[in-house]
Amino acid sequence: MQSKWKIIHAIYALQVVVLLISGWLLSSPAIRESLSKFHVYFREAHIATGFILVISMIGIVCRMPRNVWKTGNINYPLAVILSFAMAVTGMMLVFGIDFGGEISVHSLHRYNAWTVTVALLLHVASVYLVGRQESLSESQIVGKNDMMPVTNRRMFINWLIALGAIVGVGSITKFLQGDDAPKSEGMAIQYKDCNKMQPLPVPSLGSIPPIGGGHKGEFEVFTVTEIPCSHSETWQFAISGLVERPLEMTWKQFLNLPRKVQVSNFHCVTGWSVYDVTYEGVSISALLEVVGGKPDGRFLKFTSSDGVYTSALSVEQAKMSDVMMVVLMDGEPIPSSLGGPVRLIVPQMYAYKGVKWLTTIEVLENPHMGFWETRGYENDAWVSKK
Ligand SMILES: Nc1nc2c(c(=O)[nH]1)N[C@H]1C(S)=C(S)[C@@H](COP(=O)(O)O)O[C@H]1N2
Ligand SMILES: [Mo]
Repeated sequence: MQSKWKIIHAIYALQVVVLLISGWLLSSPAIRESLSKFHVYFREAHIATGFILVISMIGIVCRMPRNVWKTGNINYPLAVILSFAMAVTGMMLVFGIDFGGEISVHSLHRYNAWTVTVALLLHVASVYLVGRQESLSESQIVGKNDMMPVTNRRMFINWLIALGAIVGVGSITKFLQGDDAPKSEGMAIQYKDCNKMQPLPVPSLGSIPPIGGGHKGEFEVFTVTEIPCSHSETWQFAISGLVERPLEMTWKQFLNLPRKVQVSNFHCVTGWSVYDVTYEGVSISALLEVVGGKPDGRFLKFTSSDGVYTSALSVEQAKMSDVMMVVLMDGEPIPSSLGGPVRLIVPQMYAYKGVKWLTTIEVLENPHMGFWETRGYENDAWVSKK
């Protein structure tokens, strides 16, 4: 390699490694919990490096010798193609653009990252194993004199191997993640459920069949703790603090609260969304009517039965008509992995406001900063207005 390319190569490699590591830190469930304090910094570092990579990529493509596509050396084109795919899906995540549900940009981005990881490992291995030949073929690209295009046949085989590797890696990761469950067979198969709630909530009109036609896109099961399994005998719901009539409710009593059905979208701040979810639950404004809020109670604190996760809204925000404590999703009890038996949804805000395994609401005079809010995410989590 010429020394100029050596430097460019080293800088590029460093950026890719930083992206893979920060991306892994962002997406690994174990680390999501233990290093949650740094989550927002990992995210910022990841996005910043991503933008720098886009700039370097443009630079490299502009300086790349024309014949690079004809030499049969797939390293450069493959690096460009994979980086391009990562950059496009990454930008879509940052700017909240997606394909409207059928394909999740988030899973494409991750699929891509696995492909990059494997391609990178293969590249490193091949350089170590056939180091000399490798540098020879690099000189074919970079050197001005011997631009020796390889035969079409050789090039075809190279590309076939590259494509095979990409498809193979994708299938293996899909298999390892085990998200091949058929969508049509219902939530119980698609998402794990360890709750034992009796009786089950009876869906109202509109929930079955779901008026939204069933959710589009897939939920990433996000949790900073173990998933708690709830039992109707021990499950309890409480609303306390600055209210006229504090309440403690059993599961049966909770099921007696009037419910309504709505269709809404779900947006995680990390960029993935789920659309047209038909939710049935109890609106917070209805609950506040029952307990009677005191005038100096201006904020609500929501606590999960996991004992760790909290979030908060102002009373004004919580009274928005689409803020609800959900018991049914698309006509089925919301599974424990998605926050059942009762989870909060705040459709107009990012989903970190949507406390899963919700069991306690406190009405407070002063704002409360929740789990992610104390770790750098905005307390006012509006998806669009700002
Ligand atoms: N108890 C609890 N609630 C939680 C979280 C959590 O870690 N614990 N994560 C939040 C975040 S960041 C998101 S995106 C959504 C994810 O919901 P899902 O797992 O149903 O997709 O739940 C929110 N509510
Ligand atoms: Mo999230």
